[in-house]
Amino acid sequence: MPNNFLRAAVAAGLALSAWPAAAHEAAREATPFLPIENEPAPRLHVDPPLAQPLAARGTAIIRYRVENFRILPIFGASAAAVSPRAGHLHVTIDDLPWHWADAGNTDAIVVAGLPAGPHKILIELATPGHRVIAGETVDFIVPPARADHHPGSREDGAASRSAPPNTKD
Ligand SMILES: [Cu+2]
Repeated sequence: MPNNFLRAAVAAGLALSAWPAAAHEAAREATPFLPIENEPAPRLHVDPPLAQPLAARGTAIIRYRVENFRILPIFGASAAAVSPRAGHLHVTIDDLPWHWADAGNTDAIVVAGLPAGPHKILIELATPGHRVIAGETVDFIVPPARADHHPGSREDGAASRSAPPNTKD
């Protein structure tokens, strides 16, 4: 345990020493309890989907983290003036013409039931006024269904799926 701690501390020290001094100072001073003047640009880091759920059932669990950006369900012009900066995510799958918004701050996007083959998911940081200010695309391939996977089983999802309720009112 002490060795692991030492290794982590050394790695963190090395990483921090590569930062420009001003960025290091700004990060050290940042707190959600105080507004930030000249807040550094927001940054988004997106990991590839976790391999096991992707291969086992076509579920993409994509972890992400943000810097200089808080994910909150706040919207509109007054929310845009909040400091430190806050907003939400836009998520787009396979270049479809629509996206969904996520303000849950769960550190992961989960998309289930993807068919085998190539896919891409675009995750964007959006202001409370829905202006995109950063984004990253993750490309991945869902492997073909395994031979021991039985179509129609509960895990397959097809058998338990039902028609959505009529919402035309
Ligand atoms: Cu939006």
